[in-house]
Amino acid sequence: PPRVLSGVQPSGALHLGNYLGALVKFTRLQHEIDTFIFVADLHAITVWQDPAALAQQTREIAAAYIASGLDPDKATIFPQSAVREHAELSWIFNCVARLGWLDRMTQFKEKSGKHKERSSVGLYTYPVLQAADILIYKATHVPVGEDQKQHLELTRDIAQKFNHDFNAPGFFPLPDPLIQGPGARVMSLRDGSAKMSKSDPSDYSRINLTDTADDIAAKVKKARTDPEPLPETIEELATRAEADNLVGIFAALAGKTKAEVLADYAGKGFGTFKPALAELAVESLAPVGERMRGLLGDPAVLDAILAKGAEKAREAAAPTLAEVKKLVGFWGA
Ligand code: AQP
Repeated sequence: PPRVLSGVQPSGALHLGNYLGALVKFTRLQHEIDTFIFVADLHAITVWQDPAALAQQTREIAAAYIASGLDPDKATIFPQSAVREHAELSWIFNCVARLGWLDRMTQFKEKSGKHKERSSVGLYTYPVLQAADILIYKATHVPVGEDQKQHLELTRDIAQKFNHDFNAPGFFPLPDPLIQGPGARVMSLRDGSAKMSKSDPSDYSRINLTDTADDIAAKVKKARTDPEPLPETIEELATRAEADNLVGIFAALAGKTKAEVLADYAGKGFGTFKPALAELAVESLAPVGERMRGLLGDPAVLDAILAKGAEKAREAAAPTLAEVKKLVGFWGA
């Protein structure tokens, strides 16, 4: 049966890229398919996280999920570390995946930068844990942003090799990434060639879910652009990275295509377009930030949702791990 799985790391404030690339998609899918959405705390500690802050960061992501429309009675919402089957399957997958496959992962290269030797081993094997997150639930669909495409291909490779090596055809499904729409790749407001990201040192590069209306308006106003008015066609727009990004954000927030946005704004300058974009962004995000603050005011409610979600997730994960242990041939399995 079809099943959706995805998650976000509790490693900092969520931004518009996370919202459009991931959160809004979860909310849509929960009505159609059995949906599991976790807070990726095991992933977060691949880089240093303050132990005094991590649990609260986890609640913040859960609050962001619910504030963007995820319904805890429909979707299963849980902290990754509360379901030990993820880590256990991940070890077995470490023995299935090949070094050569991981060596090709561009996210590790980007995140480790010049300090490869000082990166954690966890940062390197991160995509293997991600494969375990997905396959422990035999998930078939994974809504993510464009940046996760390569990791999803690795998940398919691991599933295929496991099924082959342990003579279990079709045991793990080969999950499909759901990477769609103009929100799948939101770029930095300061640089149209870099993705909007939590770890960018400039807060002006991103719009955070918790930004005030004034912050949002100021960031859109300062966003880098060129001096030309907006073009008539998508092809022309594609040659102007910053303009393309702002039109893409507008389209994603308005639920339109980029062509539809151009039909309204072609020939108009950024002096007209930016205030309209700021207004739309405030209209869309302010209520999300408001609901997040409300939810965080009552941590006991969030904790109860996470505890119940973890229980449901364990019920789904445990049988898969038991079958895997049998296939691998462990004693007592
Ligand atoms: N710029 C983006 N546009 C569209 N989708 C995006 N995602 C991230 N950035 C963009 C999607 O958000 C989900 C959660 O990502 P994550 O918490 O695993 O963090 P990340 O992918 O490492 O990206 P961040 O949030 O920008 O953090 P840093 O700065 O650490 O890289 C994923 O589905 C991702 O595709």
